[in-house]
Amino acid sequence: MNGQNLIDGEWRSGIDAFETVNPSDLGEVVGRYSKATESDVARACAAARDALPAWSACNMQARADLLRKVGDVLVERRVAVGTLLSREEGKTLAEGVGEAVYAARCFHFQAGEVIRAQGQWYDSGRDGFNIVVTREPVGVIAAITPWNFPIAIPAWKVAAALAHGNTVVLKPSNFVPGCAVLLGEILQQAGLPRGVFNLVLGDGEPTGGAIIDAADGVTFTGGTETGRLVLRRAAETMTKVQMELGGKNALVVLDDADLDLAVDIAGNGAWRQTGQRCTGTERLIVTRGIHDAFVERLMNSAKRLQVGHALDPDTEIGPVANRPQLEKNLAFVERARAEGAELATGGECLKRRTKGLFMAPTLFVGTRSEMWCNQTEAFGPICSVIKVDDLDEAIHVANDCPYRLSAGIATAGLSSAERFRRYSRAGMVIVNAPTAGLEYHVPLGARAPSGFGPRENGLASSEFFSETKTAYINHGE
Ligand code: TXE
Repeated sequence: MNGQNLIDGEWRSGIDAFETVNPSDLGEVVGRYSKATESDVARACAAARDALPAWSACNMQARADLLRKVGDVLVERRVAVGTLLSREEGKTLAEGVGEAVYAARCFHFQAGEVIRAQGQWYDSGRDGFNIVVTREPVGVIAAITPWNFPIAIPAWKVAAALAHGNTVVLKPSNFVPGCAVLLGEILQQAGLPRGVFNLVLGDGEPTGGAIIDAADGVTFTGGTETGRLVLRRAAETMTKVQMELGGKNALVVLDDADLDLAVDIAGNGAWRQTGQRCTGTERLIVTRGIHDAFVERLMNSAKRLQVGHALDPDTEIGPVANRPQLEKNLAFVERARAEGAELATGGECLKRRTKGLFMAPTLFVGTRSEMWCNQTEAFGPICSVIKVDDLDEAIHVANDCPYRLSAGIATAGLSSAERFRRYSRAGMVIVNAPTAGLEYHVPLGARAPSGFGPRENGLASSEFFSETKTAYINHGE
């Protein structure tokens, strides 16, 4: 497909043409794109600003109907979207189609949010007054997205922004612009007025920075280091910020866990979607009594996983999404080994029928919490086991890491699960299920440095995507 930049309702070519290649088959070009010029970026931001008064005043039923239609089209086109996603990012087709449906549900949910928007009415301490609290749009939203969920993350940001009456300039990752371009086409087809949604392709600098400067709010998902740069940039203009950043998520496995379930959810969290989920499991904190049986079973299940071309029907784990990430993964493995982590399985590239970025599911054992490999995000199909004595030590180790995104526990004990839920410092806690696999109707996010600002999704999305207005009304009665 030939993607472009969507500026004020028109698709425009830019400068610096670039291609994306299929990580399952590096010889296959998936898309040819060009980056928005500096003046295109400025025009996109100006178009979003110009479109704001009419869109924020748009009839609520019309706005809800439009968002619902976008969701409907995403469902209808889920196989096309999912296939493009699999070719450009490397998720298996089932994962790609599933992500397209998830994106549709975000639009459907936010269509409902338009109708459910509420205000508050207060009595006043002053006779003849009442006080009304309403929410109104933030303004122009800069949405900056990473490569690991090429349709879901743009969808949940754009759907929430539009639902609350904002206009948008989206800058996706250069590794996966295809789904963002498709989303732009679908929004246009659904009848979104020109300028309400704009898409600019380009690098973090200058393009990402430029849209932050021009926006009233920036919603960002990506690496923690990039998040720091975004925050500094936004501080210059006091732009409202919401960020979802890195993770080093732990799954605690207690002696009383169902062993089959624990192995299943550990493997799912660590290796599915090639370990490229911000909520994926990178640390397995396992109590002594179950440790050996758990490790053996998990290692065997890793060896059985089918790694291969994302579109092959038998494939369970697709390729690493891009070459820089694969190189980062391999360097991670080397450094972990050098500091004494014992490689139980994986760690290497795999040869398949096509020349792709295939990496074996990787498991380290015999590690300690303070090791570099347990303190640093890998973002690949790599996880390590830390042996502990009991629940208290497990909770301590789970919290003994700078990241705070998600954390899970496998246990048959209700009180252990409750204790973990209460004392975990993660933004999301999961009991007897993988640390990844989040739903669209509840808050998503974490405290710093895994997140910053209000949560995304669910009812919580109104905190970032709208502003509060408090009105004191002296009606004299
Ligand atoms: O993220 P980046 P990338 C982590 C993961 C991965 C690493 C790099 O560790 O290896 O980040 O992945 C834009 N101002 N996560 O390259 O670099 C950039 O163009 C404004 C974890 O995808 O953070 C892209 O659109 N924007 C994460 C977006 O920011 C800037 C998910 C993300 O880029 C910018 C993905 C700047 N100065 C990656 N620099 C998670 N945990 O969810 C870059 N960008």
